[in-house]
Amino acid sequence: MNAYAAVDLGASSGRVVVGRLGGGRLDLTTAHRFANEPVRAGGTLHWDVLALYAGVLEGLRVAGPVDSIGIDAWAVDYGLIDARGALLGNPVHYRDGRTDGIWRATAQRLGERRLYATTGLQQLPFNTLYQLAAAAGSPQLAAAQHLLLIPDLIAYWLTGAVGAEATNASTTQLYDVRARDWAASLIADVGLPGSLFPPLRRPGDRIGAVRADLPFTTEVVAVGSHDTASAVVGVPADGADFAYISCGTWSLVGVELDAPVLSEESRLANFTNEGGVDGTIRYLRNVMGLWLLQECLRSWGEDDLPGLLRAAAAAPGFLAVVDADDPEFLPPGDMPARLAAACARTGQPAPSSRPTLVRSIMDSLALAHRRAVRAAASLSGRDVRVVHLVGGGARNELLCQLTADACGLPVLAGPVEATAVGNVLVQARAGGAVRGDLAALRKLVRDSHELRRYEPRESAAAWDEAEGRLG
Ligand code: LFR
Repeated sequence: MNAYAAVDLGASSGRVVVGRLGGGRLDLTTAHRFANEPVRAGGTLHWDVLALYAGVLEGLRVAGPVDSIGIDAWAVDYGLIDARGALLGNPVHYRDGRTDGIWRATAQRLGERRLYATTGLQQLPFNTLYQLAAAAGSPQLAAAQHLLLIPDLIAYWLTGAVGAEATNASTTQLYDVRARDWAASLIADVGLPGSLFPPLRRPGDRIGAVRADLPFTTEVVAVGSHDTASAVVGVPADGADFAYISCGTWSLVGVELDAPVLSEESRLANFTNEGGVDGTIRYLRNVMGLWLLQECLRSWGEDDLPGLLRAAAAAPGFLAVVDADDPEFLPPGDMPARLAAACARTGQPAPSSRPTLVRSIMDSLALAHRRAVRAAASLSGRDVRVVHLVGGGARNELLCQLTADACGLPVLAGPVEATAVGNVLVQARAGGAVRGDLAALRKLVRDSHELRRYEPRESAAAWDEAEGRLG
């Protein structure tokens, strides 16, 4: 049959995509797309994980017969299940503030250098380690038998099999990046039982047949269950001298390596070493991404994004730039006000119209892309000659062009659905329908997708000047 269902859960929506392979090409169709609407209850921001699961089931029904199912989602968040397999409460959203007062103290207690040497992970306040520190002493944690990351929880509901897929486990800050295993002594020092963390599975491993009480028969196969890991598989690179930007709610900006970079410079630059498919390392930085724009649209109640982007492209550039990575932009809330305050703090005029504010966000993101691409290249020693921009952001022509300008490098944009592509290809390889290493899979992506090329325009001095405004 050579048909595979990719379940891809993102921060603002979920989808079930069917990938079909034939004649050296991959064709994707979206079977079902559904909203992901977090719910604040009792002062805590939660994921509505049962609504997501209902969307997954509906999508799999619409998808029809498939050889297998692969599941990916955002990283770090988890559900706890008890000894009988019941979910202990709704998973908490990584943008909830519960780790605010806790994460730094926890990192200092465990030792920031030791944490980096063991896990290679960047410091983000929502790393699973810090979420667990915030949950310490809760009855739920005391009753928990296993911690399941979001894709592992969905796989558990579909199959009954408990496990932890390695690319996503690598984002918890409780995973040993060199041993490629749970960091047992760190877990013990945090005061957690090792048994909370299920046995690891690798992309391509069979997870199990779907439960007999589900209305379809197929099996679930492990993919790069961290959405970014699947997206990097779907980067249509030819050769090794590329950087990638997986651009959606976040921009994940980095290079693909064989071994982690654990130097002091890398730690201070807050670069992360996440596990990739086929034992690769995703050496990258989280840039705040299109979240800045999404939250503005939400505040304004605006839904004409194409119109706004056209107006932003016509607006003057470099009116004001902000540090897109400022942690103050992380939580949900009034984004236009926070952006205006950031401009005021750096002595710049706050953009006074929606198009000029959107332009300022695009300039700021392009600047953050440039910083991260340059740092990834210099910290890893990798020669970068082209930037691949994949994910929903590849549709944003203004951002692609500004990123090429800022980086001074060509940007190749697409595929938009790189995550689903990577998810499907790893399943297809596990099933024997395609063969080869990541380079072979990427050739298939190139043969199946039209890419758009953006050449850098001469503007280095303007970008240097803008960078200087951030101090
Ligand atoms: C992107 C992503 C990032 C991760 C963030 C939070 O969807 O998975 O890689 O840092 O979401 O989980």
